[in-house]
Amino acid sequence: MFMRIDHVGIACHDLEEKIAFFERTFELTVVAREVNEEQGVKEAMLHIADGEGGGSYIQLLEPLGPDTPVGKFLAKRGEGVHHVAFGVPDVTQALQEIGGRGIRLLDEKPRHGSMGSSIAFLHPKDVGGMLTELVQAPERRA
Ligand code: MC0
Repeated sequence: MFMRIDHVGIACHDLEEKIAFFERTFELTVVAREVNEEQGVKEAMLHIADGEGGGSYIQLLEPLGPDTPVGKFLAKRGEGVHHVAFGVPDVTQALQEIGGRGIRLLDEKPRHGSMGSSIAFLHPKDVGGMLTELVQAPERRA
């Protein structure tokens, strides 16, 4: 089902400051930036590697406000790993299969994600405390 780790999402207070840190420290490059109003984030993708199913990235996330998923996470836990995203060939099919195994789906159908991807989240309490995201890359990235 999982083809690769698509990205690790990291919650931060200051996106520009954190981008500069990752560029300086790990020599990573930002390949995309986006404001995703639906998810309540301003985000940047830093490229790590390319694989058969698509790329893998670090995703830096700054909340658009306190009453958003990342805003609440920062208030409760501070900066750090917010979620892990796995690449799947078909997110709709993966949701059906995983939901059928009793895992709570935070999204019943795919939403818009970074760089034209289709995404859906699984409840962290059903996945060992890890907020889990499914990512279907757009055709051009696959
Ligand atoms: C909350 N919990 C987490 C967590 N957020 N556990 C692990 N990782 C996280 N990120 C835990 C809380 O500590 C709590 O546990 C329990 O889950 C319920 O949390 P809550 O505080 O009561 O509820 P909310 O309202 O904060 O909701 C949490 C939930 C929400 C995960 C359901 O954040 C959500 O729907 N997230 C999915 C969407 C999302 O995160 N979007 C932002 C990234 P206790 O033990 O205290 O009960 S968007 C993105 O990443 C896009 C742009 C992309 O990748 O392309």
